[in-house]
Amino acid sequence: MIEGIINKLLGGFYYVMTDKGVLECRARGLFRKQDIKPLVGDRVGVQIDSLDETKGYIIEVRERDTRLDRPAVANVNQSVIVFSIKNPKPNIHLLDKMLFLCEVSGIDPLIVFNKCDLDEDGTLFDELTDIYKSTGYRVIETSTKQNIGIDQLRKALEDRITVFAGPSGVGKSTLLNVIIPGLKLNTGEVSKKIQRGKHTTRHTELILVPGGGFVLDTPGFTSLDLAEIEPEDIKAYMPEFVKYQEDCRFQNCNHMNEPSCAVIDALNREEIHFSRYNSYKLLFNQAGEDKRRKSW
Ligand SMILES: Nc1nc2c(ncn2[C@@H]2O[C@H](COP(=O)(O)OP(=O)(O)OP(=O)(O)O)[C@@H](O)[C@H]2O)c(=O)[nH]1
Ligand SMILES: [Zn+2]
Repeated sequence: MIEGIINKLLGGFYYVMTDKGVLECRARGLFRKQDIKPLVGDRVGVQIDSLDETKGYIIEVRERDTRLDRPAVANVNQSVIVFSIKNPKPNIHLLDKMLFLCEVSGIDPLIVFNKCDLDEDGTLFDELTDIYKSTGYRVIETSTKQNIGIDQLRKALEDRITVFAGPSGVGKSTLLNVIIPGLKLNTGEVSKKIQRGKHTTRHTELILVPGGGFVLDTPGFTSLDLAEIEPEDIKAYMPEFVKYQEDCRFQNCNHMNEPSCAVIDALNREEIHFSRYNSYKLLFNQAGEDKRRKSW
C-alpha cells in the first residue's frame, strides 16, 4: 500500500497524487461499509492495481484535521480571504464573518487586500491593516497588476492546503492564475464568465503550487448560514475579546447589554475596534435568527 492525497473526483473516479504519480482510483474496503465517503483533500492508503500501475484502489482514509461542506473538502488548514481595496470596496462585516467561520472550522486565516495599485496614497490599506493586525491576524497587500505581494502570498501557501475565499470581483482567480502558471481560471466580469463557463461542469480540484503546498481551485465559505451556531458561542471566536471577558461581572456575559462588561469597557477605551464589536453584534443576532428560521 502507498500513501497519497485525493486531488479530484471525476466520473466516479478518485484521482490520488502519490510518489508514483497520479493514480485513477476506485474506493474499496472497510471504510465503505462505515459510510465514509472519501473527499478531495483526504489522505488515503492506496493499493496499486496489479495489472495496471496507473490505477488503484483506495483502501484506507486517514483521520481528517478539518472538513468543509461547500465545496466538500477535507484537511484544508488555511483560508486566504481576499478583499479588494477598491472596486469593489471591502465589506468589513463580510470579512469579519469569514474570519469567524475560519475560527469555528479550525482554519488559519490570511487576509489579502488586493488591487493595492488603486490605493494611491496607501491610506485605505493602513486603516484596514490597523484593525486586523492589532487583532492578531496576518495581513498582506497585493496587486496582480503591479506584481506586489505575490511572492509573499506564494510563500504563505507552502506546506498548506489553502482555500481562497472572498466576494465576487476582488481578484481571487487572477491571483491564482498569477501564482500557478498554466492554471487559466476565467477572470473578468461576471456576465462574461457565465457565458464562457456555460458548458463546462465545475468540479473542485486541489492544485499543486510551484514552490510547495496545495490550493483549491473553487472558492470556499460561500455559504454563510449560522444556523448550527449558538449565539452564546460566538464570543469565544472573537480573539481580541478573550483576554477581557474574565473581568466581566457575569461569568456567562455575552457583552451585549450586561452591566459591568469588560469587553464594552475596552470598546469605550478604543482597545477593541468598533467595527469588530459591531460585527460581533450582527453575528450574535443573525445566529439567533438563522436558528429560529430553521426550527420552523
Ligand atoms: N486594478 C486591479 N485590478 C485587478 C487586480 N487583480 C484583479 N483585477 C481585476 O479585477 C477583476 C475581477 O477579477 P477576478 O479574478 O475575476 O475576480 P474573482 O474574485 O475571481 O471573482 P469571482 O470569480 O466572480 O468570484 C478583473 O477584471 C481583474 O482584471 C489588481 O491587482 N488590480
Ligand atoms: Zn462582557
